[in-house]
Amino acid sequence: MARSKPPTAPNRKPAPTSNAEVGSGGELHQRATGDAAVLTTAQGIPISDDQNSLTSAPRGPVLLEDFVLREKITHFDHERIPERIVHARGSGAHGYFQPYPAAAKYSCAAFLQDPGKPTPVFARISTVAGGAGSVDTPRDVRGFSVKFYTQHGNFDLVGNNIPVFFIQDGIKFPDLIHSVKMEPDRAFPQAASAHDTFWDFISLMPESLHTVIWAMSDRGIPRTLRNLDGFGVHTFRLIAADGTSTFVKFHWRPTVGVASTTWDEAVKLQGADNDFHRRDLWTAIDKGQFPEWELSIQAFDQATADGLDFDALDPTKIIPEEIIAREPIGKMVLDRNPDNFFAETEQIAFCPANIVPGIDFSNDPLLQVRLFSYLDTQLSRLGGPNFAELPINRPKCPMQNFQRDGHMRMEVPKGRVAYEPNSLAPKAPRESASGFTSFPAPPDDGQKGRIRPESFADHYSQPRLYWRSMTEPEQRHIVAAFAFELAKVETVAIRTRMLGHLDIIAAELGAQVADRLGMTGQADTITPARAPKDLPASPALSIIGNAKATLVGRTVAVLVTDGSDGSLVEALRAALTAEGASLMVIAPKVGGVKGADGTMIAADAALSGAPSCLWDAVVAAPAAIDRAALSDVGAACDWVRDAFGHLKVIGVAGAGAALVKKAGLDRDDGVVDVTVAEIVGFVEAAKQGRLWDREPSLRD
Ligand code: HDE
Repeated sequence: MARSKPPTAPNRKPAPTSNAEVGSGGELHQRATGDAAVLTTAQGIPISDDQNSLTSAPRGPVLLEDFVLREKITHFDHERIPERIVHARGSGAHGYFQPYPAAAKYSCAAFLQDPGKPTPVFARISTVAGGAGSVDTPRDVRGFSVKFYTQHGNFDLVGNNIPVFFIQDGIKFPDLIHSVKMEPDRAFPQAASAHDTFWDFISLMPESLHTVIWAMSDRGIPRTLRNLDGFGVHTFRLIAADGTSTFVKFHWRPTVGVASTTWDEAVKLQGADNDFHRRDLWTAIDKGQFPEWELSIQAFDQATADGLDFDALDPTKIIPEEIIAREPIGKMVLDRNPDNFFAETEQIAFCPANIVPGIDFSNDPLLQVRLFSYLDTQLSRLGGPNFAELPINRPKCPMQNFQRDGHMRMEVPKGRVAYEPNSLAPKAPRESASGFTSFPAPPDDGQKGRIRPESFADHYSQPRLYWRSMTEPEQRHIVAAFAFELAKVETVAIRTRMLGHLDIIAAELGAQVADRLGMTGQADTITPARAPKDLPASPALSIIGNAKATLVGRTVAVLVTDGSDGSLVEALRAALTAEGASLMVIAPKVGGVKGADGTMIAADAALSGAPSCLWDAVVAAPAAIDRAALSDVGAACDWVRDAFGHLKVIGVAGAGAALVKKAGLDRDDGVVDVTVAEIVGFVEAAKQGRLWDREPSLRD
């Protein structure tokens, strides 16, 4: 811990200064003077020289006595803790949750009572399959975890961006994860489901098909972490003040809307910026564009649950919003970046078993297994039972009990009493009538055994419902994703088995994927345990069908060269800022360009490091497209070609139209002329998002 003043005599002699010739860099280092903090060891001992080890003579050897060196190296050697087994790669932020008045009707949870009283939260959004250093934009489910620091303890809503899960029983979780992670002999592929073991498992587990079709849809490739939904997945209970229990499904909806990348864009983003999602979340919060989600519930009682076509306890099923509408009960705003990634985002320990009075579990068998797994995981991940004392995990209400000792205990409890009941410590904590009580749900009838309920047996109706609820471009993407993934599967028998399942979900889905694989007629014949029903489509499930026309939180990039129109750049910036969007200026060199009127136009990034996949829409405004102006004409052509290929709106000014032509593109409605006097046409077009009509002319 650094401190502002050394505790010992400040007139301590500085260590003999290192000499610059031997590479110590001594002349570049500053000693603590004035307000600067003094560097110390972990024991608080001030350090006089952090550049040179202690040696018995200038050319060595190094002395064991050098406690400064040994402590520094030892601490470094132990910097890593085990990464999460799943969801290892995540990004997080602080914020608050504010309930709406509607919430209190269903739950007596203290944090849901008063709209005027926000509750602090920390949210972590993650990929599932890859390691902590893996890419941000693989095709994958995203975790969506929120820790609410309520006045009655921590409530963790540990969900995903897809409302269903691959398996119905937690006993299959290790198998699922082993199948999707890197194959154990070769340790690849990292962060990718497109390999034999994953599809082998999936093709033998029809209960996974519903989640798989969601993952193969645009939901698997979100544009940013600010543009995705969150779902509690399981059915939970809310408990009202009078003890009434209501079943609920939790939904988080981003107020800027859900948006996805195209697959080609997701792949290119991995090269352009490995940290694209993490950087985007950080930058948005840093700029004051605070991401916001509305929390809603689908509330239902036992009689409604009994009337559904499927079992409300089956985590592979959704309840369509057309059957039970969503009711908004609050909103979450993320408004503060972590101070330290490791201490907060890495050390946060979520656990679905962390619930507060007013909320309770359902009997969903998957949820029940999760209630065990997370605490167990944290014990080894965080090294012992005292992780709840870490600042990020500590409740922000009193935490007092008789637990004691263990690795890394931080509390220093006083007194001789560490048990209950006791009479020796009258002020010691006692149980309270307002404490958590479980809802007295009557037990289900039936016999003990390892039995999958009959009501969980239909694995195809809801994947079919999902497929039918998609717009035409979204169906195209699902076909393309299945074809891409299965083309990476080397074992033909796995592909033919999967084609058999796809045929059952929807004949046209199976046929199109088979066609794209060049395997028409090779699907296995699979007889489902339960024949699928034709459930009504749920238009609420479509991203494209419900897309908002907005630029809020989006980023537009303008490409300029020497001689470009600086007033156009400023006019664009003003128009975009008014829409809640940002402008990035891209130039051949990061030092900027000299505008047409001789004044400098500052650049935010150089073209070589700012491919168009990073931006939501682009404006090509070079003054010329020769090598003298652009230095890398090829990169500029790729810039507009990728923007076009990723179905983005392209504004053109100056030699922009010529650049589009040089890139070999046929102009369409999404290529818009931009001038200082006429920016609105570009802004309106860009608000619409991607041009899905362009896609069929580019890809099948
Ligand atoms: Fe998890 N899950 N999970 N999971 N899960 C973990 O806990 C597990 C499941 C989810 O940002 C682990 O602290 C089992 C469903 C998220 O830190 C681990 C089963 C859903 C996160 C674990 C499931 C999730 C995790 C790994 C089947 C969506 C990241 C490290 C019974 C509703 C939380 C850790 C964060 C993390 C176990 C199923 C979401 C191993 C056994 C269903 C978002 O304990």
